[in-house]
This record gives sequence, C-alpha cells and structure tokens, in this order.
Amino acid sequence: MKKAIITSALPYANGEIHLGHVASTYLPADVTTRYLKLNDVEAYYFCASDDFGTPILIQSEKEGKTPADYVAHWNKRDYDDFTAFGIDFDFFYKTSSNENIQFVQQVFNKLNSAGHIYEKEIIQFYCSNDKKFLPDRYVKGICPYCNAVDQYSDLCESCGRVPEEISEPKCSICGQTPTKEKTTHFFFKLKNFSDLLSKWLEENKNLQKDVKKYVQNWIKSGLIDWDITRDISWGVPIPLDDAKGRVFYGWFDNHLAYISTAIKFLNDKGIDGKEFWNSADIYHFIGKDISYHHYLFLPAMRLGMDSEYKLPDFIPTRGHLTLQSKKISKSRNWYIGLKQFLQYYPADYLRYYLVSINPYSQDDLNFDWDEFTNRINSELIGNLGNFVNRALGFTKKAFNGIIPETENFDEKDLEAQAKIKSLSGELGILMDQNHLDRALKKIMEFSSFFNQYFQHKEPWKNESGTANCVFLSVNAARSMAIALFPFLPESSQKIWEQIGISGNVNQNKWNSISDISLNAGHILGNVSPIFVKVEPEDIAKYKKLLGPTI
Ligand code: B3M
Ligand code: ZN
Repeated sequence: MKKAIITSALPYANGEIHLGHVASTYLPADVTTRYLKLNDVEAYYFCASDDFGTPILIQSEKEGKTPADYVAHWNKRDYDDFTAFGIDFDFFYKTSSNENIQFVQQVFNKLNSAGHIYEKEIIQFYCSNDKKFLPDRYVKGICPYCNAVDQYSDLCESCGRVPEEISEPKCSICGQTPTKEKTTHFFFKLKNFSDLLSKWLEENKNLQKDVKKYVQNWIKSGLIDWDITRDISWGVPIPLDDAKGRVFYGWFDNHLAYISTAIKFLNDKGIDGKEFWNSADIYHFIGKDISYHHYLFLPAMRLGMDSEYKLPDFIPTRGHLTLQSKKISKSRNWYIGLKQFLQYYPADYLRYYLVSINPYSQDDLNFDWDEFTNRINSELIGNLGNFVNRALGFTKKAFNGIIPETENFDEKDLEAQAKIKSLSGELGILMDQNHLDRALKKIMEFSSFFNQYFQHKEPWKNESGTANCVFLSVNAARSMAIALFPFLPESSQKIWEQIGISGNVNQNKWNSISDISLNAGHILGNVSPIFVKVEPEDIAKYKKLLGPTI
C-alpha cells in the first residue's frame, strides 16, 4: 500500500484562525488527505501549534499570562475551530511537546557533530529602555533588499526574504532606537548547502516550477549562515553547558515538529514511525510567505543529518487570500475569523468557495462576499443541489423512491453512462497534480451535464426512456457523493444518506466513483434539499462588520 504524510504550516499559538489561514494551507491539505485515503493510500495528516518564538512571548507578557498557559489556550481553540471546519487531522500536537523538544536537541547535536554549527560573537540590538535583547519581531525597520518600510527584522513580508540586518531599526515595544550589544550565538552553515540544495531542487520534479525558480535565484544570489539562537526565555533550550539561558530560534524547532509529531503518533499506533516517514510521500502544505523556510532551511537541516528523515516530495505552495481585494489585517479588523464565519454558514459553503477560487499556484486569491453569494447560489445550489434534489425527488414522486428497471439505452443514455465511467480517472489525474480547483470544477461540469440530460429526457412526461433517465441520474448522484467527499464531507454524506445507501460515504474507494452499482429495486432514503440559499440581505449585514470598529 502506498503511504503518505501530509502536514500543513503550523499555526502560531497566538491568535484565532481566520479565512486567510485556511484558504492557502489547511483546506488544500485536508482535501488532499481525504482524497489519498479514498484512493488506497495509507495517509496521515499532521499538524501542531507553533508555540515558541518572540511574538508569542511578547503577547503573553502583554496579557499577563505565562507563555505555557497562553499557548495551551490557543492550541485548543485552533484545534476546535479547525475541527468545526471539517479539517480532519489525524493528530494535532504542539512544538512545545517533550517529544519535539528532545527531537530538536538531538537534531542540533547531530548537526553540531557533523560540523554544520559554529558559535560566533555577534552584535544584537538591545533596548536600554526595556532592558532586553531585541531579536526578530522586537525590531521593526526597512528591508535592506527591497526597501519596504515597517518590516520585522526576521522576515520581509514584501519580498519574502530574511534580511541580514534591517535598516533604521526601532524597538517594537517602545519605539526607541536600540543600541548594539555583544552576545554569542550559534549559527547553522546554510551557505555550505548551496550545491546540495540546488541539486535537490533540480532533481525533485514534483516541486512547483515557479517557486523553484525563485528559490534557485535566492541560492544564486548567495545564502547566508543562519543565526539559530535567541536570548529569550521561551523556546527549546540549547543543549550545551555554555549555552545556559539561551534557546533556539522558533524556525529551527518548528518544522522539526512535522517529524516529531508524526513519529509520536505512528509509534503510539505500533507503526515504526521513522520507517514509515522514509517510505512515504511527504507533503508540506504552505503559504508562499514561508517558502524561504521550507525550500531552504528545512531541506538543508535534513541534508545536514544525511537525510536520516527524507526530504519533502511535495511542498504545495499557494498565494495569500485578500478580503474584498484588501490585505487581511487583524489590527484594522479587516479579517473574518473562521469561528465567526461558521456561525453564519455551513463549513461546506466556505470549503466549496475557497477551493473553487484557489489554483495550484502562488497567485493571490480574493474572498469577495458577492462572489461567494453567487457561487453558492448559482453553482453549489443552482447546479449541484438542484440536480441531486431533482433526480432523487423525481424518483420519490414518480417511482415511490424505487429505482426502476432499465430499457435499451439510447445515444443520450450511453453518453451519460460514459460520463460516469470516465469520472474517477479524469478527476484522479487532477487530484494527483494538486489541481483541486480544477477537479471540483469537473464535478460541477458533470453535474451540469446531468442537469441537461435530465432536462432533455423530460422524464415527467413518462414516455419511453424515463426509467433509464432515473436509473442513470441516481447513479450519477452516487458518483458525485463519493467524488465530493474530499471537498464537502458533510454534504456528501447527506447525499449518500438520501440515496439510501448505508454506511459512510468515505468507506468507498475512489475508483468506485465510476461504478454503476445501484440497481433496479434500490430504495432511496428521505429526500430534501441539501443546501439553503445565501440571502443578499444577510451578506450586506456581514460586510458591515468588516473594517475599523470604533
Ligand atoms: N508558524 C506560521 C507562518 O509563518 C508559522 C509556520 C511554521 S511551519 C513550520 O505562517
Ligand atoms: Zn524599547
């Protein structure tokens, strides 16, 4: 049996999950995992809260909580919100787990003995007002590469690079210009991995071409060794006697939790976690802002351990979500929390909309309330819901809910039959290539074909051919229910039950989508509309909630 491990970027344990998070990573990863499971792959989806790092320490200090209490709260809240959205992790853990802390320390020791680490005295920003060293988000300034203003010192959000030294630095707590003080830090020799990384990028044909090009250019313009130390109290302690009181940079430890979380879960299940990891396809789903970390730091660290844990096969990288064409910003209240959204509409509405606007590329995508309304009302309800309800409703009314005996198929019936036969293969190709949006579109085309078929056959006239139309339409609804499971798990189960098939829709195999397995005599379940229309008046109300609240 084929194996796969799927991860999605670990959410920082410092705030609620919003639509921007789920669009680019969690939803595509969830859809993919559900698909792989149906398609006979032993697949597991892992994630964890990203608990360490400066922003979290800063925020917990502001709220007067210990960082441990603070992250525990967000770990639970994030998990609950994901679950309500149908994101079905096999295991959601945390970077601050004992397993991860130990694993990170082991990895460091291995890299250190292999000669990939060195210690160097550096000058760090220090705020004499706050009496603190100021790593990462404690400093804001101008990006030395692209001149974007107001960037944190650890990542430029405008060009995606990690600045060596930010220009015109200011303390992000008090705004004062920091002084420079000496401290010793550990560095990872990223520079030494340029050739190995280039080779890996070259050889891995599954990586997206456009992202690859970006990363190859970064390598060409010269990598710099990577400071993996922080002079703060909250993090994985550096396991050396002369490093007391210092911890690892969050980006040194967080991606290692992909591995430590997988190993913990698999070992607990009685599976050899390491062996599984190394014989599985590894997928890391991310948003494009963290390409640098996933295409350089992460593979370099694994290479530095002689690939004791294999490198990723896929790093599906998607663009950012804007909201009504404007950048999402929590501070300006220009965002929609996942929990809040799910109070308005079922998870499947959002899943449908977000997958359908989300190509397998780095292009940004936009959430627009009016487009959401249109797509739900005209596509999800007008096309798909309508067909399912029409086919099943008519069978109920005209045949007492029992699939009739077929007669000879005419040309239209044969065409319809062929559509069912080819569906699983056609969808499978798109799913394997990560084109989730195109696969969903194909299901919608299938539905609209059957709407037209039904219309053309006019079964309500009860002339010859009616039985064939009913037979094929109910079978098409069955195919759709299975094909929709990765995308719309709740609705697909509803369709399944209305068709009157027992068990869960996900107990089927992907290629059974193309079976015509409901025979004459099969009895439907209770039939009712699957979806409820989105009302423009409600949308007008929700739109008003966006933006500055005074
Ligand atoms: N916690 C979130 C982000 O930068 C960060 C991801 C870690 S993945 C190992 O989007
Ligand atoms: Zn300060």
